[in-house]
Amino acid sequence: MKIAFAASLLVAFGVAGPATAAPAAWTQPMAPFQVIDNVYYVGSAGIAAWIIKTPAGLILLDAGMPEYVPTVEANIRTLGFKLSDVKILLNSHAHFDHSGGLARIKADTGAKLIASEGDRLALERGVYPGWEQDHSLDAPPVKVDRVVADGGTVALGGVKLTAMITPGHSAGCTNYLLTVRDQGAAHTVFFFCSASVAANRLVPNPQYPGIVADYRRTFARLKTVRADVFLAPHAEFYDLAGKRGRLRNPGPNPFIVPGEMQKLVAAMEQGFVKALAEQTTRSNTPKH
Ligand code: 4NZ
Ligand code: ZN
Repeated sequence: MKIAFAASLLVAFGVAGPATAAPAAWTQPMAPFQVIDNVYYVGSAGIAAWIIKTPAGLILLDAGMPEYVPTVEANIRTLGFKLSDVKILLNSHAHFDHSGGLARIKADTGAKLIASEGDRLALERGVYPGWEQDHSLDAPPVKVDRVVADGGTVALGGVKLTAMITPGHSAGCTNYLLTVRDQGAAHTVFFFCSASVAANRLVPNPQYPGIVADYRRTFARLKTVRADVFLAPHAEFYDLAGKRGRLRNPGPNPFIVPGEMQKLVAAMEQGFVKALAEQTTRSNTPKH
C-alpha cells in the first residue's frame, strides 16, 4: 500500500493543495517498553500497538501500518516474548493505520482476531467504508474469528478486557477497559478507539447512515467513563513521548493521569461540532 492520500481526502480534512504523505511518525520506530503492570507498547512513534500479557499468552491490540509489521514483531521479540505467544488480536477500529498490519500478524502468530460487528465487514473486505473508491486507504483483508458486543469481554489467562463500542469514528469503533495495579493500587486503563472526525463525511452524503447521531451518543457515553490511565491510538492524543520519558523518574507512573481522557473527549466533541458546521455550510454553498 502506498502512503499517499488522494486530494479528495485532503479536501475532506480541510487542507488545500496537492496530495501529501502520511505523517512520518506513523512508521518511525520507537523502542518497545512496559507502560504499566501487564501493558506494553510495541507500536511506532505515532501509531499504537499494545501487548497485554497474561499467564496464558499475549493479547495484541492494534497492528499499525502494513509496512511497520516487521518492526512490531521485532518489538514483541525485544521484550522477550515469542510471536507464537500472541493468542488474541484486537483492533481499536477498522482504519488502515491501525488495522493494516493485522492480516500479516495473524498469519505470523496464528492468533484469533476478535472485533466488533460494526467493523467486521471493513476488516474482511479491507476497505475504508465510505472511501471504497480510494485504494490508498485500503488495508489487507483479514478474517474476524469472533465478534465482541458492547459490554462483552475478552478473557485470556484470567485477564479480562471489557469492550465498549462507540460508533462514529468508525461504525464499530471499539474501546477496551482493563484494570491494572501499580504500587499496590488498582487503576482503570481505557484503550481509546478515537472519536475524531478525520476523513469522515457527516453531511450531506454521510460516511454511513446515522453517523451524526452515533457521534452524539458516543460523546455522551464517553463522558461517563472514569479511567485514570488513558491510552490512545495516536501518540499526540496522550503525549506518549513525554510520559515515556518520565517513566524513569521516581514516583507514580506518569501514565496515570486522572481527567486526561475527559479533556481529550471534550476537545474531540468540539472538533465534531465544528466539522459538522463546516460541512453543513459547504453542502449549502452553491457550486459554480
Ligand atoms: S485516523 C486518514 N485513523 O483517524 C483517515 O487517524 C483517518 C485517520 C488517518 C488518516 N486518511 O484518510 O488519510
Ligand atoms: Zn481512524
